[in-house]
This record gives sequence, structure tokens and C-alpha cells, in this order.
Amino acid sequence: MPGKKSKIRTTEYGADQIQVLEGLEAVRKRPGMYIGSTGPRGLHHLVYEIVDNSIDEALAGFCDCIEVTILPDNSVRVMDNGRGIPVEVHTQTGRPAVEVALTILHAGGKFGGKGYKVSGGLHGVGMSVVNALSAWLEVWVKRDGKLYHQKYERGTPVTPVTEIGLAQDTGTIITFKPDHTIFEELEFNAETILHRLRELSFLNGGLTLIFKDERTNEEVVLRHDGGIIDFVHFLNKNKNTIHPIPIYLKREKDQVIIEVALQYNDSYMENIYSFANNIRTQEGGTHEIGFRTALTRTVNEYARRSNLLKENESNLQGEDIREGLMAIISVKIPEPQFEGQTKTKLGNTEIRGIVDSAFTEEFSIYLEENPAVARKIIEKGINAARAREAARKARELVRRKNALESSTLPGKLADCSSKDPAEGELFLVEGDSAGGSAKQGRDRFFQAILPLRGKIINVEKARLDKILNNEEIRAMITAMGTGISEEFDLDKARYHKLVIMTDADVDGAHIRTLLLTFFYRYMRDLVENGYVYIAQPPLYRVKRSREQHYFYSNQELAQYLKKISRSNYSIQRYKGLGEMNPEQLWETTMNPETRTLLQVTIEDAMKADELFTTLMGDKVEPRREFIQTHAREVQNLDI
Ligand code: 0RA
Repeated sequence: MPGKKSKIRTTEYGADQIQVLEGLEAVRKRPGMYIGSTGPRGLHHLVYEIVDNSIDEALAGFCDCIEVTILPDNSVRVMDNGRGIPVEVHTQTGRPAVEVALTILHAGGKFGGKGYKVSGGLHGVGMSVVNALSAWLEVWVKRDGKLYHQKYERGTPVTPVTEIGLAQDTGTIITFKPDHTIFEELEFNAETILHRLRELSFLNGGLTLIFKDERTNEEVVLRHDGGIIDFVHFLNKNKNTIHPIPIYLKREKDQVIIEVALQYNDSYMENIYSFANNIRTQEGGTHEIGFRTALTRTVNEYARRSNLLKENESNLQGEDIREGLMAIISVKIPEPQFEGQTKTKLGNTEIRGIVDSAFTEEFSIYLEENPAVARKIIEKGINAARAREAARKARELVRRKNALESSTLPGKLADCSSKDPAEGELFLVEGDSAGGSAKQGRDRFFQAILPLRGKIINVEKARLDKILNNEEIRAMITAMGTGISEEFDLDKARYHKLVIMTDADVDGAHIRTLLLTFFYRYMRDLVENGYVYIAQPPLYRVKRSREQHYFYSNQELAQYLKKISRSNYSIQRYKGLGEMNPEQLWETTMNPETRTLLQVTIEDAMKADELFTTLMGDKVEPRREFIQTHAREVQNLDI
């Protein structure tokens, strides 16, 4: 084994260093094991990993500013004003501590570092993993009045830690360029990084996070002194809230910090976002259970005490009380245990009781001191309970109706002949005429068509019972076969592709958004499992002697026209799917060999929720704003 790698030009090459190389070699061989994937997700994970280390320094109380910059060559620089990673020689390995942190797996904060670590769950694999997966990485440390530097290639030091100058302040700068032999794509997405930094700025009130993108010269400064109170304001900003100030509590005990902020809005949606050590706990866990239990109990007890619930009336259920709730729960604990399928469920049992008793105490006082708000919350809960009962009856009706209508499938559905869901595709087509063309043009073996007439109901504004009265919605649910909400069952999906095919105009965009909102709210697993797609019909056809070409954007068309400017040609602009005959529709939009489908992914429920409420919520102003800022895109679609 020695001699196999000889890039190290630092000091001697002992047994410890061989182990280091083997460790990093393992990371490079199986990157997925350490960062989940080598796609865009894994790529961005590298940034979060480095940032998390600076966040740890902030949590320890030594850093209040972190700057993240995407450089023009898609390398990334993370800069903090913490104490600087120690550079002194680490006795066990005989190497400078900074080199140990960057070359030994899981060495992250083991030396000298105490207190909270973001580590665990999805993050926390350590900076050395980022180093191993980078073509090059450079670190600068400002410490003890000096500036130190070291450079690595593919995880291996290519220079020793060198004192290169003086420094007045302290801090750490890490710049890295992901290795193109590891990652499928090297382009960083500014939105994605900004989104995570925004989340971190809410979760760590008072911390300044600066985001810069030197590719576009974008710069954003994020700082929220109100912490998760600001977070709740932000998430509710396009909603009508039923009390102006979020309810907030913070407790610190035995190295555990818990924070809860909540505010009700007048929508019917429940949104609880929980975090442990700054990591989103998508699957919930003990902190969330403690909160839910306490909320239900406290509200019911208050309702009894104040006679808003009479003796003969039954308790409100948790889901009724959570209707219209926007809540953030954030806990920071020394040794988080992450469990569950995606390791996003907090397992620490002691946390449940701590959150429960802290929230009960605080929220009881709040309700006593704010009877008007308390009354509104309880009235909302009572309404929700009634609606739940109505929805149950409506669902039963749908089920019974289906049972009666012998073939349970809707009459308008042109089903495919294949019974294998894995190969089946259901096209939701705007309008009966396009639906007709699609039926004729399709490959009936695996493609099913369901024409949708007119606009489907705005699901953001209606409760489930009303939504289920809508014929288009019911047809869609029965065609898909999965059921909805609590009864949703992905295994019952009759097709693994659900393709939304609408006109490329404003109405089409609206219908598409309505459908996506519906799927997001009531069939979320469908989206999360990548079953939902958007068809891309062409905008133009250019005919030139016997050739014809289709174009899907103005840009594509313009480029082509430049090339053929001297010849005779004719352009047809498609205003709707209905203008294409069945063969054209097949060739351009439905044929798997030639079409493009956009897969709908909801990477982040929070972001999606914001978009949907911007577009569909009750408040008019944000919607107008959205339409104005996106007017250019809309024009492109509908000239
Ligand atoms: C361990 C000990 C000390 C600082 C750090 C780790 C540290 C790590 C990173 C990673 C990115 N930025 C960082 N800033 C600090 C300090 C030990 C001491 O000064 O006593």
C-alpha cells in the first residue's frame, strides 16, 4: 500500500497518513454513502457541510457572520469570523489540527470543540468528505495574529500548512471546487443555496449570513434578530392571520435549547416545520410529538374551563386544532439521534417531555391572557371538526357512488390497455377538443387520457368536502386510484406517470397551478415520488420545403431562423393544443422518443407552500405582484 499514493509533500509519511488516504479513498469510491448522491443534491450538500461547521462555531458563541460565495468558475468560498480552525500540531497524528479536520473522516469538531454540533442526520459527515470529493480545496486560517494557508487536491495535501502573513482578526476561509470526475453536474443553483441560508438565518437569530453569486453579481444579506418569530411571519406573509403577533417560547435547560413560534392563519392548512440542530426533521419525532400533545391538551382544557366546549360536547381532535396553524419548533441538543427512513426523525426520548411541559405552561398563560385570540382558535377548531365530519360523509359518498357505478372508472377516461402501473401514463388534458386529439394520437397500450373541462376548483380556498363535490377532481382521484389525504395509498396508483398537458397560455398556466396545488395538498406523495410531470408542447412549427421543425421556446426559434434566414419558410404559432392534429400532438408532446417531460419535484414543501399561497391565497396584493414580476414569462408563453 505505501507508495501507491505519493502526492504528499508535507512531512514524513507515517502509518497515520496511510489510513487517512484509505479513508478518503473510500469516500471517493462510494460518495453516495457519505453525501447521498452525486447529483445536484449531493453537490449542494458539500456547501451545507462546510457552512454547518461555521454554524457550529456560531452556536458556540464565537462567530456572528458567515459569507458564502459562488465564484465564477463554480467553486464556492465559505468565510466565517470564528476563532479559526486550530493549526497547532495534534499530538495523536503529529499533524496540524486543521489538516486533521480536513483529512480524517469524522474528525470535524472532536478536538477542543464542545457544545452543539449540527452533526448528525443528513449533514455532519465532516469537512474531510468535502475535501475528498473536491478537485481542489484551499483553507485559510486567521488565528493568533497570523494567516495560515494549506491546499489540497482530491483530499490530499499538496502544500504544508504555511504561515503566509499576518492577520488582525480571526476566522476561517474555505474555498473548494467539486471534482468533475465525481459529480454529474458542477453548476451550483443560487436559489437552492439561498433557500438553505435563509432557513439558517431564521433558525439562528442574530447571525448574519451573506450570500454572493459572482456569476451574476447577486448579493443578499440575511439576518433575522427575531429568529423563528420572523420565520413564522415570513411563512404567513401572504395569509390572513388571526392574531398579529406569533406566540413564542424559549427554554434552555441542561444544554438543551427549545424554541417554539406559532401563529394561526385563516386557511385550512396545517404547517408544522420542526428542526433539530438546524436540520429539518421531515419525519417529525419527539420534539414534534411533545408539541402536538401539549397543544391539543391545552386548547381542550382551556375550552372546557371557559365553557366554549359544553359538558356534553366531545373534545376537539388534534387535527381540528391544527387547522390554519403555522408553527416552527426548533431544538438544539448536544447529541441528537436521528432515526426513521430518511434519518429525519428526532429520537431523543427526553425531548418529548421537555417540549410538552414548556409549551403547556407557556401556552396556558397565553390563552388566559388573550381570551379573544383563544376564542378564535377554539371557534376555528369547532368549525374544523364540523367540516371534518362533512368531509367524511362526502368521502363515503364518493366511495359509495364509485361502487354503484359498476366500472369504478370515470366515463371520460380513455384508459390504456396495459394493466402494469409502472409503464402506465395518465395524461390530464385541458379541454375536450385537445382531449380528443390526444385520444387519437396516443399509444393506447400505455397512455390513458382524461380530458378536464374548464377550470378545476381552487383548492386553497375550499375545504375537502367542497373539493370532493367537484366532478373533475373526483374523476382524477378515481382514475389515479390512490385516494387522497389520510387514505392516500401510493401502492394503489394505476399509473406511475401523471402528465399535465395544458395550453401554453395564461389559462393553461392557471389550470396547471391549480392541479399542482391539489396534488401538493392532497396527494403529496405522488409529487414527492416523482410521479407528476408537465408536458411540453411546442410553441412553433417552421415549414421549409419538405422539412418541418418544432420549437419549444422563442429562443430556439430565433436561433434556427438566423441559420435559414435566406430561404423560404412559413411559421405556425400554436396557441393551444387543439391546433395540433393527433399525429402532431403525438410526435411533439406525447411520444416518449421525441417529447420532453418536466418532472415536478417538491424538493421543499416550504418553498412550494409559499409559491402556491402567493398565487392562490386570499390576499390580492401578493398575487398581483407575482403576476407583474412574471409578466415577461407569461408574455413569452402567450404572444
Ligand atoms: C475546533 C476548535 C476551535 C475552532 C474550531 C474547531 C473551528 C472549526 C471551524 C470550521 C469552520 N469554521 C470553524 N471555526 C472554528 C477553537 C479552539 C480554540 O480556539 O480554543
